[in-house]
Amino acid sequence: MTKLILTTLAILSSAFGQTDAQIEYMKWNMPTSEYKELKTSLLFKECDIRFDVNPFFQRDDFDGDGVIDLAVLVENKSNGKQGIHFSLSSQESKILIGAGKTFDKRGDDFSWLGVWRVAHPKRTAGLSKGSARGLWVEKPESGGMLIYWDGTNFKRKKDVFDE
Ligand SMILES: [Ca+2]
Repeated sequence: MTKLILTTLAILSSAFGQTDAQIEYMKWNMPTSEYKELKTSLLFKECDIRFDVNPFFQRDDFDGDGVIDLAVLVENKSNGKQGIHFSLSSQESKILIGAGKTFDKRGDDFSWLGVWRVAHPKRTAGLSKGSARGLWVEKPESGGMLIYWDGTNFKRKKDVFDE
């Protein structure tokens, strides 16, 4: 019984105290070209990848140009605030929302974000540019918001629930 408890504790501690090797393995989940591009982003030099939410990145066409984009959960190295780092195929500059940058009256810290996913297309119909997909972000068992690209900026729609 003691051995079972110790094994369980070891598993739990490794889950919450990630080693460098574990972080390296988690990076393997991201396409190599996108990870290399992410690492060269000037904006990304300010942030660490946030690994406590699974998955820690989402891929889809978030700007509606037909090319896959990347969204990664990050934590600002200087202030510990969390947010989302976007690499959009239509934009030369990377875009950071949260992580110390205020997003559409929703504050500058997304530490409440516990789950997220690419939103169903019907959620962004009439909001996003073209066929751009949105992101549904949520504080578990509390509420969330839709984040979508309007062709110029990311916007939010609150008080909706993704299905
Ligand atoms: Ca795109």
